[in-house]
Amino acid sequence: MEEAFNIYFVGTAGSGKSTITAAFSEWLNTQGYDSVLVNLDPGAEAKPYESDVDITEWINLPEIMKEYGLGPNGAQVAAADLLAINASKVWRSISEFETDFVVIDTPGQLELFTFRESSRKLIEQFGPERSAICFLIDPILSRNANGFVSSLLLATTASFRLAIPMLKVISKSDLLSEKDIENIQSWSTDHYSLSGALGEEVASAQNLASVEFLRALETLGVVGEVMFASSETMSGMEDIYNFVQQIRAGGEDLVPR
Ligand SMILES: Nc1nc2c(ncn2[C@@H]2O[C@H](COP(=O)(O)OP(=O)(O)O)[C@@H](O)[C@H]2O)c(=O)[nH]1
Ligand SMILES: [Mg+2]
Repeated sequence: MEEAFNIYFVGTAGSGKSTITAAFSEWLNTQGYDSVLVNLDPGAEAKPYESDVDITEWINLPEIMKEYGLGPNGAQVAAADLLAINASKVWRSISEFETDFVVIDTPGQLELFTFRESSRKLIEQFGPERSAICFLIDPILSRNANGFVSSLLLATTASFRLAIPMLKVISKSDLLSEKDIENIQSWSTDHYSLSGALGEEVASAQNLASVEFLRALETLGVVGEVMFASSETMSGMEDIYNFVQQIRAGGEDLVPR
């Protein structure tokens, strides 16, 4: 059997990671694929899914708070660092399943996964050559050009840190009007449209910064298209799947025959 492919849902707190983890896995099931649901958020209280593998089996937040005398935030940081130490055990547990896809929910706060060394080690352990990140962008922030550039910047920073293929997805797209979607689509595919929209927004220090950020993003060649998804309407699930399949197909070429 072909080895399973890992999909990490990453994004700011409340961007919809846990919800889309459940929705995407459900979508895969309706398409006849098997998936394993993994929760990597040690702080998850109520999850919208039944996880097959759960980090809370190895990392217990209340225990960390007690043992190290930490408050909830400090304990989250300590827990994030424990991800690396537990990565091989978690991976062993995942490997017990014969599956097509490993759908992974990441810690609530973006920085706990993206800006700590341990997530890189975990990705390394899980097999970076058969992994991708689906980066969720807050839909409301993306409705204006300034916010959209900030989101792209954040996604790009995460992408360089985690160093595996990344798909940028505007989550909760059901909350956007058709006009919003049209704007964002045009900004993401046409540089002039985005810099034009920045120019139309009230001149501010943030605005000036956005223009510079946009220039940097372009120089790096990372302003690419974004997709839209909604766990509410299930729109966009197929696009995520197609992206993953593209990477999978590309990756296969690298395997010597
Ligand atoms: N309208 C709408 N709300 C959503 C969608 N996905 C998630 N939400 C809501 O957004 C909030 C945060 O979602 P959650 O999955 O917990 O975000 P996380 O912190 O990134 O894991 C919850 O109240 C969800 O019900 C969506 O596609 N559409
Ligand atoms: Mg969550």
